[in-house]
Parts: sequence; C-alpha cells; structure tokens
Amino acid sequence: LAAASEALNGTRHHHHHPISRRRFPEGFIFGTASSAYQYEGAVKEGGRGPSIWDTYSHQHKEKIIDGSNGDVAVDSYHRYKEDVRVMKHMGMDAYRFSISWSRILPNGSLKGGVNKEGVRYYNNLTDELLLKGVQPFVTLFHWDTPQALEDKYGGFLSPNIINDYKDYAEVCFKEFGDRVKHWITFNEPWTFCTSGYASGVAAPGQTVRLYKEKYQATQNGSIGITLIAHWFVDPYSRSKSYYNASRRATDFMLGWFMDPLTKGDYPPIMRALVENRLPQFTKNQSELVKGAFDFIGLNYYTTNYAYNLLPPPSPDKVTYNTDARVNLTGFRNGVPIGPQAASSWLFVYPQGFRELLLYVKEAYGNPTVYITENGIDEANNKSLSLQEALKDHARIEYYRKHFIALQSAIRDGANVKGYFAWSLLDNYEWGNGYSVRFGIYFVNCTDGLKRYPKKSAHWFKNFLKK
Ligand code: PSG
Repeated sequence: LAAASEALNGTRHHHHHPISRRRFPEGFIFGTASSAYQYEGAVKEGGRGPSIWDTYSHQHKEKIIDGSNGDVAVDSYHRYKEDVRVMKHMGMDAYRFSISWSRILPNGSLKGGVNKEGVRYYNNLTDELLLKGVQPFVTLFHWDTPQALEDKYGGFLSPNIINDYKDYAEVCFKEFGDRVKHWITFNEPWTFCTSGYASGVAAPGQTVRLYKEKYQATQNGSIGITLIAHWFVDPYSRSKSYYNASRRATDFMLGWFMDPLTKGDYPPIMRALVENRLPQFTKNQSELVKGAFDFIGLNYYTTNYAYNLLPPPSPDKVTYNTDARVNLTGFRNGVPIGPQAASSWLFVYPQGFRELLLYVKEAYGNPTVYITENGIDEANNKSLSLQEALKDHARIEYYRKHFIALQSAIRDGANVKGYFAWSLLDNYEWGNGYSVRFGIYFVNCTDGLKRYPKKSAHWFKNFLKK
C-alpha cells in the first residue's frame, strides 16, 4: 500500500514501480472503448438514418468548438479491419463499441424496417474481432437517438421510446447475441440527462428484463449499464457525516442511477432535496429497475472538489447543482486538484479512482464492475510535427497511475473484472469536435486519417505482454 500511494503521489519514478498486467487477477480483461458517432463516419452510407447528433452538429455548429461534425469522424465504418489489427497489435483482449441505432433501424422503429446493410456492418466488425481473439462489448445506446423518434415524440422525453428501444435492442440480441456476450444498455445516463435534457428514463430496465427472460439462458451472455462517476473531495468538511458535500455530490451523480438499480428508489438525499420534482417510481417500475444488471460499467476520469452551496433565493433559480446544494470545481484557492488535461473538466486524480471503487464496493454490495472508460486528452496542436505529436507522456503517466490505483482497489476487494481505455483512436469529441485527442493512436487529419501509434501505444504493448 505504501508503494502504491507513493506511486500515486508521484514520489517514486515509474521504473522503480513497474506495473504490468501480471499484477491483475487471472482472466482480467483489458480493452479500449469507442462509440459509433465518434468513430464510424459514413453517416449517409449503408442505409443509415440520421440521429440527433447529425442534426445537432450540422444545425448548431456554434455549439461545437471547431464547428465540426461526425460525418467522416475517423472512418471506422470503412477501416474497422485496420482498427482491429491495431488493438490486437497492442495485445488488447476486448473492444467496447456502440451500435448506431439508426444504422439498424433507419427511422428508429421496427415498423420502418431493419437495415440489412447496417446489420452486416456490425456482423463484419464482430466477426473480425472474434477472428483476432478480441471480445466484443457492445453498447446499445451512446447518445445517438434516431432523429425520426426525436421528431415523432421527442425521443427520450416520451415513454414511447421504451418500446422502440426494446424492439431495437431485441434486433441486436437476435442478430448478434450468438457472438456478443456483454451488453451495455446505456452509456452515461447522467451525462445524457444533464447535458441533453433534465429527466430520467425507464428504457434500459425493460430491455434488461427482455434479455434476461428471452435470451440470456440460450445465449449465455450478460448485460449491464455504463455510469459515469467522478469522485468528490470536500476540502473543508472534516466530518464523515452522510450529508457532507462530497457524499451529496456522489449521490446526485452515481446514486441517481445506482440506488434505483440496487434499492429500487432514488437516494434519500435526492428525495429530500428535490422533493416533488423528482418522479416517483411505481411499485412495478421499482421492481423492474431493481437488480436490472449483471454488471455495472463505470466510467472514471476525474475528481472534483465539492463545496457546500446555499439553497437558491428563489425557486425559479433551481438547477441540478443547487438541488444537490453543491458547487463542483477542480480548484481550491486557484490551485487545481490535479494536473489538467486538454478538456477543461478533466483533472488527473488517480486516488479518486481507488476511492470510488471502494465506495461502490461498500455502498452497493460489491457488484461486478467493468471500467468501461478511463483516459485523458491532449490538445490537437496543429503546429506540432507528427513526431512531436506522438509523444504523449501525460497519457502514459495517467494510465500508469490509474492502473496502480485500480490494482490496489482490487487487492482491497473491489470486484472489477475488466478495464477499457478511452480511447483506441483520436476521435470526434462531441462539443469539443476534433480539437482534443483522447487516442492511444494518433489519427492524422492531414494525411487521410492515417493511424500512428503514440508513445502510449508502445507502453500499452509492453504493459500487456503476457
Ligand atoms: C462525461 C462527463 C463529463 C465530460 C465528458 C463525459 N463531465 O463530467 O465533464 S463523456 C464520456 C463519453 C465519451 C467521451 C468521453 C470523453 O462516454 O463518449 O468521448 O467521456 O469525454
């Protein structure tokens, strides 16, 4: 432990503390993660229908830092074989990708027909992965709602989405479930709700029931959901009391979804503070959602300070953060909690990873966990030479420290079975467009999207050596 904490605090140099996959349990899986809109491109090819991200990135260019979109992205639709080769080259065991709903059902619902070419693409990708011995982990929904459903009934703001989502999921179980053994219903409902809307949905619960009742026994797979959780540190409160700001922030970010999944209702503190604006679960819904997972996917990137915040002076000033009575920031007296990445929200704080995993173990009965995302970005600095741009020392340090934190949490009993780095390649980073790079491989936008290994790719290859 002393060695781990020294390494986390950076007081030892890395070659004194070699970390390798040998320090992880037998059968532990390492992979990289991606999502359809951020990777595929080919938005008008192969019969794909538009999603809300096509509309948003085209009609609201001002919302994207560089005015860009995912029309081409990193062209994984055409280059999936090369991308599988690259992950295999590093020694990865698994790949997390998402299926574009509107590539399977171009107008969102079954009535509009199943797009055979879309099914063929994901069959090809899956087969290529399996051929190379890489396990597919499939996210059914990574924010790209079919535009047709947004137009028809407002997408996830309507309960109509539940049946369409279930139909879509069932097509995927039927078409790919003979080979896909790990399903993730939803990527980060927290981010989707807080950034996209301000309400929750029941669609994943229905889908998990469908899978468990109809497919699990024959296909012998498992299903879960991916949640993002920052860790929070309350810099002032010395008390470990339930209601301190960091615990409140955690309940509002992770508990919002984890409490229903494990206990059938929102956290008591959310009930107390959001009052009648927080929907009630019917008895049925509560039973449906409780226990609706085989594993929890956790995305961890960063830690924030959580400060107590006074209630707003008037009810019309209510926001997500005022409900939680927290002010979240990476700074204390102007000093960042950890080194800052290119994305302004991302502060490097590996200790928070260990704390979070042990918290999930204690608070939620030690569920099976996969880390479905973890990573860091650098700026897309066009004045660097290619050779310079491949030197991603900060990424190596990030992964090294997070692996030490992860390994130490596992040693202390956290039930983590696998880990996915975000991301295999530089890709389309939503509102940040192509201005930041999360990849272990560099994608050269001035050279036909050619892939080049960054230093961290070599580091991973060495780390993953068997
Ligand atoms: C989630 C939460 C924050 C920022 C980004 C994400 N936050 O609290 O500031 S998104 C998450 C996502 C993936 C992204 C990746 C990196 O699932 O699609 O590319 O992280 O931002």
